[in-house]
Amino acid sequence: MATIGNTEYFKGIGEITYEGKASDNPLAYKFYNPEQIVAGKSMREHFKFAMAYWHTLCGTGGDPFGPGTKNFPWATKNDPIEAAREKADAAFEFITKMGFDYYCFHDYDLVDEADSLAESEKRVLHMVDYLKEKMKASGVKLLWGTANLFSHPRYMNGAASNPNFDVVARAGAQLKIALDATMELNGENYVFWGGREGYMSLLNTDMKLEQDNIGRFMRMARDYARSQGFTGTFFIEPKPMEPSKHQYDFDAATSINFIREQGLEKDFKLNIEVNHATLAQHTFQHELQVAANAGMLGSIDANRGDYQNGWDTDQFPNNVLETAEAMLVFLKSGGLQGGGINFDAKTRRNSTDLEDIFIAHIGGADTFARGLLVADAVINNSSYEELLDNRYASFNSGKGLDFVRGSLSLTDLHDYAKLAGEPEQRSGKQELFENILNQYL
Ligand code: XLS
Ligand code: NI
Ligand code: NI
Repeated sequence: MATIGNTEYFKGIGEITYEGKASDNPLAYKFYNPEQIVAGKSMREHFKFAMAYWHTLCGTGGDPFGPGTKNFPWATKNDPIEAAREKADAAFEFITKMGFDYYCFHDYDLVDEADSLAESEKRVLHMVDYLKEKMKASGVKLLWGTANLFSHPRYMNGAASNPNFDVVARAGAQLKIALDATMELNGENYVFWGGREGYMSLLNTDMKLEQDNIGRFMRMARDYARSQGFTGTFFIEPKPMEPSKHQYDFDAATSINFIREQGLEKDFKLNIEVNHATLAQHTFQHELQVAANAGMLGSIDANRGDYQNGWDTDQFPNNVLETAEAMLVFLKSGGLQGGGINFDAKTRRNSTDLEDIFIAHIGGADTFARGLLVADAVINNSSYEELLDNRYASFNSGKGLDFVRGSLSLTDLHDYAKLAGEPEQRSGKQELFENILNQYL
């Protein structure tokens, strides 16, 4: 029987509570008030905040120019299971102190991959037992699990899209273990981020076969999980590039087309990541809207990029205006379907104090809370909705309504326009919309 560790890793840091905007305490929420009701739901229910195991417990800050900088007091033991248990203890201490309800993981965030598949499976299963106890003791739940099908050198040419069937099969084996772990831990969803599912050069790539193989791989995952009683949702997480030159799940629109083309639309939705949206030259708001329009707004990976460079910097969210724009879409489309808000974000390489991890997550949660409050106020107290309705009022009656109902032909348009004459010029009022949003910040 696994035991629950007693070491306190984040010494001197207690439970993070809401103290309001006037508080100067860096270790308190200024806007995220979990039980506060906004638009009929508590903030806790709206967001379902989750900790990302990989950034928070595993990433020590290494970059292409130098090694990690963070001296984490966990995962210090030589024995991989012992180290993994320390990591899990630290994870649950952190999640609990933050007052979050969820976490997310890749299989090999939990414990290091071993030399053989059989030994790796054993390790993951061991950690599943250990995590089960930690979840029971704390009430923390698993938002989603996933398999790391991109780090190991065997996946350098892709996993499900690999030109070598043996690698595809190996990825399938790993997928099955990750799915089993997710289901065993009552994971509410399962994520596919296509790490190296793309190409570096089209010259050596059979794009059609690779994409169809990914589709087959995902249908297998779905069929297996459903046969085991999994009722959660599968998410595809779009990203346009990095590490591949071109990733097949480029953006929300591309991924939705793929989902439909591959017959996955009953089981799959999207996990939209802020920094991936901006890498694809879209706004976060845009990606949420595209997903929502297709009924596929499943979950969010919260972070932000950098305006001055083109990498997936995974910084913590802090832009209230952009988050408020996103929360307008979020509220108007009825929130997330099955998912939550996972902080797929990391503190900077030179943020080396353990408390920085708390400060960063507090800032992220507060940014979303503020964005939600702003969006709710804009919807309920300003003229925003009325302005938007008025812009499209011509479709509410007369021929416009007939058009929307599909009862007009092209000849009808011709006849109507001939009589109506040159349409009157109507302003788009963009600056007014922008000012209204700013007024409520
Ligand atoms: C990387 C992705 C990754 C997924 C999970 O860019 O965001 O962290 O969320 O595999
Ligand atoms: Ni992500
Ligand atoms: Ni990312």
